[in-house]
Amino acid sequence: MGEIRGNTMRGPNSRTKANQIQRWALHSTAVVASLVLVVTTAPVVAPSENPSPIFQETRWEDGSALNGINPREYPGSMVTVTQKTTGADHYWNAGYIGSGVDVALIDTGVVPVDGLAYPGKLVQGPDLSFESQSPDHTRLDTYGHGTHMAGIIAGRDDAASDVMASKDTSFLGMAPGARLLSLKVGDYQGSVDVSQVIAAIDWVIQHKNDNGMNVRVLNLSFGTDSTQNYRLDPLAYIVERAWKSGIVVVAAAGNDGAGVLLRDPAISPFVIAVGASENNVTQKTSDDVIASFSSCGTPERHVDVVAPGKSILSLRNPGSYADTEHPEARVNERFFLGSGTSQAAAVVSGAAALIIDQRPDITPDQVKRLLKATADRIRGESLLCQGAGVIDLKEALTTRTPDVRSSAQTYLPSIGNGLLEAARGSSHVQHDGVVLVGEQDIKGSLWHPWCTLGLDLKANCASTYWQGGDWNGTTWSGTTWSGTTWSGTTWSGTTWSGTTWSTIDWSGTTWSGTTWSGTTWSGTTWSGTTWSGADWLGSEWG
Ligand SMILES: [Ca+2]
Ligand SMILES: [Ca+2]
Repeated sequence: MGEIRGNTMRGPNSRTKANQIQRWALHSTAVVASLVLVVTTAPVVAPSENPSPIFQETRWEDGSALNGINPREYPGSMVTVTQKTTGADHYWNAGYIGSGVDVALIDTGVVPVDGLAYPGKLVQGPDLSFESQSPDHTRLDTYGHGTHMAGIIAGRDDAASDVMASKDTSFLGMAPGARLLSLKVGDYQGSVDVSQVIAAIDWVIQHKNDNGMNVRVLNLSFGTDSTQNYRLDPLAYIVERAWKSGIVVVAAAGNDGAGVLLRDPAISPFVIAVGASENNVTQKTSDDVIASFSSCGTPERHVDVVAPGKSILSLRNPGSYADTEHPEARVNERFFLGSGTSQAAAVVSGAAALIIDQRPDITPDQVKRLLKATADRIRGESLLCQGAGVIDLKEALTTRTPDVRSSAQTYLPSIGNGLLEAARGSSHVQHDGVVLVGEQDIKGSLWHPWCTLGLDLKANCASTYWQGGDWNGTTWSGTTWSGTTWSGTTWSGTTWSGTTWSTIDWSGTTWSGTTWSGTTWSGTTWSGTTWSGADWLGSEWG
């Protein structure tokens, strides 16, 4: 344990408090604006907090070693999350580990580190990120966020052929039997335009049953600060369409704290908006709270449920941007601490996979109602911030499926005919000094609203913008599967700035927006970062 504290506070990477704060702020400004991300491990090193993520009191109980650590000592280890906080182990013990369920992960890609290399664990969908044109980086997570999510949702060590027998000695996510379908949209800094996320969701809907897949859950640990009404917003429209196609969409509420709107697409009332709880570094539950960074929303649209999201110990992606920038978040060679509603959403995505394994015919509306009906309220916390409370799989396991009628969500549908630019909120990508704004996607193609209103005021909506590997009129991807990997393609189009994409030289991405804590850092921009900063290729991750 001393080693961890040393790395965090006194090691060679330690800085003065002032420098630490500024460093986090800079990094957060760079990326949080669009991805609700893992590197909000800032609370772990915030000066006012206990720097150690170890439980304060006596050990929960003697635990087995996991790569040299005792996971039962960590308030945010997956052992704690699955066996203590959420009760996922009750599902495992009953034989439901998420088998036969595919969880789509639209994020920064995944690298098959130990814990995600289990046979059949990972299907690689298309890479729609700016890095798709870089062969060494295609589909792989250069940032560290997607891999962290993947571990929480469905991690499984090779040795864990019997989940219950190895639950203390192996790394296991919430649904160790589920398979992941990874779609990479974010680059090494998490940079992504909302048009890429919309394209990815549209792809998942179209391909959810390809190759024997059974995509029933979609994890979106992503959100812009759009203020556009969900009925108009094109991102809210497409998540609602995914939901109505039979996919449980789980969206991070946001890391903006109380008093602000949920992030987009959590603003859609149809999806499950997830906030973050924390156990206050104690094992008793009576002092558990909502994490201070967790977005709450408004009386009209607030958090649905919460799940653990503070100092979550998931899989490290050695050499990724987050790993390189935040060595203090590492815990031995395999693990990495991350906080945010991103992590909380991943917990709930895994929970949904367990429920669907148990009840293959359950609908998304019924999954949402079951999770809310069985959740445990945290005393003293706002209903906006916690919704129905912390998910409780022990109770869900033995609770009858809510009937279709009482589960039906009757919100007004989205018509998606608002502005793409408004969906971006304050998050904009930039290339060669040109900022991507307005009604165009990353390829410079004019954005067409999903629906138009006829003279009779009925919405006339496009079914998809994919035609093979083309999306919204230009080529984004390949057209076929090769084994369990979707084929790639070389883009030949032009950017919004009119220059050619021949080789991606994506540097100096500038974000505007707020940090994870909601503090505004106006005038602070991220610049000068280059590919060489993302030196993950030089590291060994096997
Ligand atoms: Ca506690
Ligand atoms: Ca309960």
